[in-house]
Amino acid sequence: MLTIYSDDHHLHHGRCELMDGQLMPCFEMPSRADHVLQRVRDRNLGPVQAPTDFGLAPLQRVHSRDYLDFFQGAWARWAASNLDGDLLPYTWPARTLRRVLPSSLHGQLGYYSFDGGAPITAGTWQAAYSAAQVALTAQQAIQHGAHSAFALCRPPGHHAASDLMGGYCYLNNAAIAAQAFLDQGHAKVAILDVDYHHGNGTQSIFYARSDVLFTSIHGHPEAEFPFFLGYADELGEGAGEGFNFNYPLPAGSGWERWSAALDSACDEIERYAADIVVVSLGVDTFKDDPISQFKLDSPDYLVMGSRIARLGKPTLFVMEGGYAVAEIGINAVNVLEGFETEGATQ
Ligand code: OKP
Ligand code: ZN
Repeated sequence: MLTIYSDDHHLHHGRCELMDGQLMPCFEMPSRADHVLQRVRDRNLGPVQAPTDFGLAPLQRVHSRDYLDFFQGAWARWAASNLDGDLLPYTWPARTLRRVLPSSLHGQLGYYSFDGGAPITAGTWQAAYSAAQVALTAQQAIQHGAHSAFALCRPPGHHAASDLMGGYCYLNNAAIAAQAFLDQGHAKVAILDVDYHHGNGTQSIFYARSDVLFTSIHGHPEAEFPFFLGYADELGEGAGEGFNFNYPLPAGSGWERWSAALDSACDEIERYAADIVVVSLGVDTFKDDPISQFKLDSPDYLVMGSRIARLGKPTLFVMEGGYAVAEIGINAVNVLEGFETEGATQ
């Protein structure tokens, strides 16, 4: 399987996040992608190529212009203040407040985010921009006939909405790739989000549309981030009604319960008769993940990959979460190897 990867992800290294009442070093760190890349090489998964630059246009198909302009320019405005910390929001337009765009940098930061988990650093725009190009380059490989490809994206993307950053995410790499498939002639794209956290950004982007089926297996939002989306009764709206399927699971869920949800999601993808499958590949479902509560073990990821392969569709894997850094490579590449092994026997 072809892997697309850019070293630019090192340009994004947030300092800290709020956790249990303390500022902790960011769990979403550069070594995550380094470990995945190392495992891709160790296992001889296939060639590793740098991304092509497709410019801003494919990003604008998913994100609003004003959001992209704000994100691209935010660090320069912050640097002008001569403070050296990361740029982090602290006030949001929650209930009772007005959703008007202030002129202040921090006011705008609250307007364009939904939590305090997406720090902007000097290189964040460049890293996130490159991650989107990584996804688009892998998408292009499939567009040109490859059966599968792996976009080794960092930072991740599935929490980012059209005009909101949050949950370590800035640009929605999977949504940008899915939209590119549609723009290049495909009629139906299915997204399978297997990250431990609900892909609220991806869901919101396609919620009112029938050309993208969104399915997600995740920690129940009653108990887990992002809390305010991801329930099973969110089925889509308008033209998108019946094209959104959430499988929220309780803390402690292991492979048995998780794989039953995967079977259900795969049934929906088959019923939809998707042309293409985009997998939001988070491996924070792992039993030793430091911020998650599922109990999948490393061999389970091989089976996950083979189940996805049985859909028989061209499949784009887009890296999302996974914070057990020592095992992230094994678990992510296990999904890809399970996919390839099953595909070879078909
Ligand atoms: C991103 B992805 C407080 C906990 C907030 C945010 C989790 C973001 C996960 N620091 N956790 O879906 O893996
Ligand atoms: Zn996650």
